[in-house]
Amino acid sequence: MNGISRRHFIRTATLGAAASLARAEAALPKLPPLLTPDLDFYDVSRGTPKPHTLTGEALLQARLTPETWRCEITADAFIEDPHTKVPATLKKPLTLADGNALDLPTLMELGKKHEVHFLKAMQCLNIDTPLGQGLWTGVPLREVLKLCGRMNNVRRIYFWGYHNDDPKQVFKSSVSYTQCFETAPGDLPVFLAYRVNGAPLSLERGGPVRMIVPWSHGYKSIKWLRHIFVTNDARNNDTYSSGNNDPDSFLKTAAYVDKSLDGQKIPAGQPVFITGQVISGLSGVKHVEYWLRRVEGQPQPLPDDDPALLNASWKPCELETQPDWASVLPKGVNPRQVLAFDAQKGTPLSWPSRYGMCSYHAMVKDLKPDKYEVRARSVDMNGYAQPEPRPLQKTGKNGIQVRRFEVVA
Ligand SMILES: Nc1nc2c(c(=O)[nH]1)N[C@H]1C(S)=C(S)[C@@H](COP(=O)(O)O)O[C@H]1N2
Ligand SMILES: [Mo]
Repeated sequence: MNGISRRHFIRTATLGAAASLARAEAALPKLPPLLTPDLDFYDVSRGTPKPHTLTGEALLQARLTPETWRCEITADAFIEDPHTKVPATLKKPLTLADGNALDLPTLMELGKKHEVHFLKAMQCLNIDTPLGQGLWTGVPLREVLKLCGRMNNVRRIYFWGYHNDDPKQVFKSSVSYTQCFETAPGDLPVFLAYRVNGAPLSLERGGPVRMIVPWSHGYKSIKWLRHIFVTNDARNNDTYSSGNNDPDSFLKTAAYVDKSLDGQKIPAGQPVFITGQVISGLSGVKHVEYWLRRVEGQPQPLPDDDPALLNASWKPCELETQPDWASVLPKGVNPRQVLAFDAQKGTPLSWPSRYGMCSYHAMVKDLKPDKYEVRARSVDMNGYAQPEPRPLQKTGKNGIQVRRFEVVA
């Protein structure tokens, strides 16, 4: 293609895209913002009272203000044959008693050299709706642990947050030593986050400091962080492991369908919009597809492996187009520096970005007056359709969702 015709081609292509975009935008329902405002996240917090409802003196006592925040780092002295034969040790534990517990200025100082940014969807292993997506900023856990000098016989690293000084309310999670210290090229470190979307974390989001485990469901991302604990006990004893959950589950690739379509009566002749959000889990997203059918009589639930569903005629949905990242990301965050973004182009290496999410939509026209149900599912990079290849829901809620509506004359 010579210069002139190439320019012409690009120009017409752009105009065409802009025109069709304008048409779609006229009718497409408003999609949620890519960055969920801090206080708009769906909140999943244990504790009575919930730590983020503390005020005044109680808040200071809990060390949940920027000035009072402290995090202790200690080693597990306990041994239990045959699981542990020698205890874990840290050359220099950081404790309140010794007056050297980690404070916010020290963490921010580490940030000057080691700061990372990551766009992560927060999703509970036990809830079938994404909680929100943030651009999280902080310091890798390994850099923080280096403050403690040499460590020996450490196989797991636990962390927990403020929990009303009541051992029964503790919420703790862990990663293995290797997951903490070593990050493969293109992979993601565990980090202590002190900002979300460019601003200090709110108390509700787990501020002043929260752990972020990029690849995991929300239960690993401990809020109101106050203790890091290294141990030689390799068994996973996360709080979530007691709930029959897989305590090392990765985020699942899954499409979630907006609930707003449920129960709607849509006038015939108007297009029907199917919208929702898709999370890019461990196996990535190839595409999202929907299946719409007329409902005869009383609608019945359909198991995820029902032949009617497996053999249905699924149709493609469209993923939301990528934004201009420089204008969407918080001021001071260069898209080229965001983990899982291309360091030259400043755009995500995949779309939606790894362990992130975006909206999808489909438009259906000319439906005759009747009752309908619609389902959507993701197909991952290995070609598995949701909820495969990991259909056990205690490893993450990725069941196929259904919404029911009516088209009326
Ligand atoms: N300290 C503490 N951290 C916590 C929790 C908690 O109850 N206490 N809940 C966890 C769970 S189960 C989830 S899903 C996420 C929810 O994060 P969000 O409230 O910011 O959406 O926080 C995690 N971190
Ligand atoms: Mo959760």
